[in-house]
Amino acid sequence: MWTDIDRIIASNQTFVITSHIHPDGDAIGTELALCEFLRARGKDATIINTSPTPVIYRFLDPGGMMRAPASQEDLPRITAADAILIVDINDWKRLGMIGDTVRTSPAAKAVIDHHPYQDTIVPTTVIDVKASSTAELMYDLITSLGGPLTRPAANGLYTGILTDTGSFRFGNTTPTAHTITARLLEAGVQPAAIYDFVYNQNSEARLRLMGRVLSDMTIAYRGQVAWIVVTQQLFKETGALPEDTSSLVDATLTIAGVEIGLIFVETAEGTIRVSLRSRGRQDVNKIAGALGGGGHRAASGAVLPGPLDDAIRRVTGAIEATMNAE
Ligand SMILES: [Mn+2]
Repeated sequence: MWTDIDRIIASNQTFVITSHIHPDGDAIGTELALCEFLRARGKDATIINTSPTPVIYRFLDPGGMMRAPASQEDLPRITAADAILIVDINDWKRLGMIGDTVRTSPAAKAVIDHHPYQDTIVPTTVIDVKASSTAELMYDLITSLGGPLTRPAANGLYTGILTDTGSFRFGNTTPTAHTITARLLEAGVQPAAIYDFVYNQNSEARLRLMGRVLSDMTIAYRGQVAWIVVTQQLFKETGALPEDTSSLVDATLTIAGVEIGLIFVETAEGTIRVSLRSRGRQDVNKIAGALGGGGHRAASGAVLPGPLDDAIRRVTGAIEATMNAE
């Protein structure tokens, strides 16, 4: 599986590693593990990302080896690299600002990913949609090529598997994911410490916002649909920021009997951002699609014109129609 990538690594000296915009724990963790591995083998490796590294993942990179967010100064390095290794994405556009430079660089290129795909963007591609995470594939690459698997690399890979499996609860939590996780713990990963870095970083404002929106939650359709609403007024009163609303919707699906959970967020421009989540039976991608948005079966979103009450009526009306159609 790794023959072609092994050849690229063996026959080149300077490497650029990159991943998608708005990188998640899998993207960042996999990049750092790969960078550690290449450097341990005496290679010159640099991580360059279009987006900044989310605060909750900066613990993985205490030495600041990531160049993120990328600037114009980073582009010549991409053009001059011997090889570019792209992880957790198989799409030029989702590389953001550096995408065109990566695409046109004469460097050897490889993609390592686990997302469903139509076409490959480079000839050397390893995509395994059965892998829980790209971190899982990176573990296989590093160990298949004889290591070393350093402690910082193990931390990155563990973070990737932890976050992409939703803390080992999504359907992609396989025996392989757990087996690799066991090997990472043997390499020195401390699960409690990593969990704390990733998940226990709320601001006071976010908790206050959460309390307010949950106490005003609406439950409808015989307890099957629950929604919460964040107004501009609520942002002002709690001091919370738009990014503090991320994953708040998940709380609605923790209620027994709720099949669809929603969050409506009023933006500063007056539009309404709705995120939909399904426990699994309902396809919220269809509902979002009918509203001009999209996503996946279990998680989707759309942006609607205001005012808030109109947007709520439109979305809940679409949900009612779907549920009645069953
Ligand atoms: Mn991933």
